[in-house]
Amino acid sequence: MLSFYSKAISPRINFKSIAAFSTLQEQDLKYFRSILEPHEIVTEPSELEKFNTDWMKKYVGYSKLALKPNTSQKVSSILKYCNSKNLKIVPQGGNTGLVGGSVPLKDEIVLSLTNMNKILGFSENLGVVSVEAGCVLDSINQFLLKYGSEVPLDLGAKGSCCIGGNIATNAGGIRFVKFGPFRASILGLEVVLPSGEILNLESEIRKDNTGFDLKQLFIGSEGTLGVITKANILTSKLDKFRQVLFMRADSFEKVLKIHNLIKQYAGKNLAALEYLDEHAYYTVAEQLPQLHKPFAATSDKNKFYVLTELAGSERLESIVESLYQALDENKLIEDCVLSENEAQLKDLWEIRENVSLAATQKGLVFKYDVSLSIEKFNEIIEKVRQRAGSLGDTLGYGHIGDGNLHINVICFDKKQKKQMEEILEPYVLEEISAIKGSISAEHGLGSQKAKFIHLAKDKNTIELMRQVKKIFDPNNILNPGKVIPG
Ligand code: FAD
Ligand code: 2HG
Ligand code: ZN
Repeated sequence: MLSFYSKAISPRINFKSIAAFSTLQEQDLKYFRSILEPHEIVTEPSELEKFNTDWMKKYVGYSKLALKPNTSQKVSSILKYCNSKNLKIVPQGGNTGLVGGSVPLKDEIVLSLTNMNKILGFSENLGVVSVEAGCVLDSINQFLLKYGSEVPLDLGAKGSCCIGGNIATNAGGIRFVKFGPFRASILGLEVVLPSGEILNLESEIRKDNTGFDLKQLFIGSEGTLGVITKANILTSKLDKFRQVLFMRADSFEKVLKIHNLIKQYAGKNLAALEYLDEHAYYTVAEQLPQLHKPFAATSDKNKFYVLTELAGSERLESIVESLYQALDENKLIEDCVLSENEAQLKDLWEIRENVSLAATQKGLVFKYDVSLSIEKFNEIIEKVRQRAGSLGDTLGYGHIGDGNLHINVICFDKKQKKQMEEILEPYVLEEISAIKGSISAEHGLGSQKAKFIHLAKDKNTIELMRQVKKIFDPNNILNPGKVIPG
């Protein structure tokens, strides 16, 4: 650990870094003051807290400095300087990441992109929106409303996550089932490398088979290879008609049948397909009583909920009716609520989107964001639930339409954090790896799962990843300890 931080730096700084894991000097601050405005430099401990603490309040660093540049040129100067001084950096967007990737492990400098928040333009002919990395996802969609377009990505954190963070994590979300991976919609990027070089990968065209597609390396690299400063994103047209069905079933087997029927009846109109178990639904009902709920939460923990959204440019009533009839005839649902207007649609979505918040309100949450064959969803949830025993509650929910399960284990007593962690890790990840699932479907590896990368990739692949990292970031200044273990 120490050698990792003290590598190739001057003896004076080296000494300091061993003493306090800190390499920041007054002369460094002097340099940053020479290239940035005072409001772009944060050193006040109370203000630094939010940059040091992740959304779950589970990962906490102790950075003494956050920088908030508003141009790519400033980002470039910062990186070039840090590279020359071997100062470590954590790129940060909305800080809504759930794997400890967006906050310092120690005292790394936080490089916040939130001041790079300009929408640069929209080409109606191409359907491409050009944005700076610090634009909040929701604000881009607000801008696109007048063009009847949207970014083909939606997630519960849309009000605070930044597009740079979305790209750096290759975020999945609730529209994956409709649009596929976000990386497919990223046409161009501007990336600043640790050397300070501004790499122009800013294409706006869709079809381009001219050698290696380097931008793909940065998408999903979680801030370990370069800092994304701009993006060109292929937008999608907003659907004229949308309808949500929220239903309750009395077994997981029925959820699987409901899933299949929805896919069969909705066809190309399928816009989202999510599920929750009673533990998840109950937690939302209990923790967020202000939300409008279609059904009262029950004490019967064998209930399950499915939320689906159908969307399209034609009216959806006849599809919805046929789907409902099929569900009813097959006796698959106990209850079903259909949205009749936008407000109801939003209310139904809020239940699903707030599971994460409700869980976090209740205790310390251990999160496992996994991909596996959907018929195994409840089996793995039950195993984890049994393993956690009386130390906590296990919630199962997620994007069932694309095979992505979220396992949230709420640890009631924070003092039992270590005990719970030992019970769950690496157990859960090993179980998933053994059945050839993915230990991170959409949130990334961050610092939580870097040490388990061997459960996702073989030795040769990890070695190649290390070599790629070395090409872009030979001094390991960018997000050290994340994704690839140190
Ligand atoms: P941050 O959290 O700030 O950073 C995430 C990672 O990206 C870090 O490793 C960071 O170093 C790196 N990074 C950030 N900006 C840049 C940049 N400009 N250049 C290079 N690296 C950068 N995720 C999903 O995939 N699907 C979901 O459905 C989903 N739902 C969520 C719901 C809630 C309520 C919350 C709190 C989170 C959810 N997330 C989900 C996780 C999170 O919102 C996503 O990972 C999101 O993409 C992170 O964006 P951000 O701007 O907050 O990034
Ligand atoms: C979701 O789908 C997010 O709600 C968050 O990906 C999942 O908190 C989680 O585990
Ligand atoms: Zn998710």
